[in-house]
Amino acid sequence: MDSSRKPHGVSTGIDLAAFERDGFVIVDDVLSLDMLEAAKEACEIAVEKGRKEEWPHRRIVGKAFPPWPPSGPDIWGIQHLMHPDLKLPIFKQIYTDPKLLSTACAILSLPSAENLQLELFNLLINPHTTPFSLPYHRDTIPAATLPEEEAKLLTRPRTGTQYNLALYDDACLIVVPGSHKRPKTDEEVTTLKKNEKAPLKDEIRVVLKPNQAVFYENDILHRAEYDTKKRVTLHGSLGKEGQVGRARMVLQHGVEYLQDNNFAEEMGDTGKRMWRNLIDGYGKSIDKTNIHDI
Ligand SMILES: O=C(O)CCC(=O)C(=O)O
Repeated sequence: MDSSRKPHGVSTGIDLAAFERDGFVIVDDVLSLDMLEAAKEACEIAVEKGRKEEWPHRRIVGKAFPPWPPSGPDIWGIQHLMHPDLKLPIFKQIYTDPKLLSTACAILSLPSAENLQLELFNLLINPHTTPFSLPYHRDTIPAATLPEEEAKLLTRPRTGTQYNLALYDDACLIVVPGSHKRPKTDEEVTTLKKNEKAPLKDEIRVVLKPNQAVFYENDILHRAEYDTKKRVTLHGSLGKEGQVGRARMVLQHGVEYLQDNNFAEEMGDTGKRMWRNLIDGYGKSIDKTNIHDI
């Protein structure tokens, strides 16, 4: 039987109370050792293709958020690992790893991985020669949002989760624990107005050892610093099935490959179900003409 159909049969050992309180939680020993080695090998190929410009979907140094320009001084990420043109189908297997799925189910209070929606799978890497950093941000709430609106948006029900899974040591991500539940303080607003990359009170660096993952709320206040020290960290997101808005967000930017009927062919039953959930969610979206406006 496909083990990821039984997420609670895999021990995630996550501290859900800590996740709720802090907005993040670290999971140990995510992949089997064989899979960890296979992931490193596949990432090496993907990184080489990205650095040689043989793979066009890349995060370009100098720009924090999508869309990224076709080229630039250096790169800090490889996008769309499950794209068939990358020819590394093992990423579909890694994306549906039972421990990753069961952790997502625990965070999203879902009974089974078949209630998840397949989303995006990318790779965060060190720039080769050009150190880079991201400003403080929340992924879905613009920096200029006024505190009252920010507070309201932060009470929206959780519809998905995301993680960084480190294949080598990684200490790039910086978060303010607990900031996923409250608007920015006056002090934070003042500090970030002067310098959006300035350290904030109580911020911590998330230190990951190889094969540890951090699952985190995408609206926690976070920033990141990238020097040229080796970083190879998988970055995935997973949604709850039936999240039409998330399905539209996932499928809106040049990800037609996900809509291909053959996309889930090499995946197990769970992966197929998760893909179907994404496509069904998108299909329920009434207005396809304005998807870029949401
Ligand atoms: O590099 C990281 O760990 C964080 C990346 C990030 O914040 C983002 O993609 O929005």
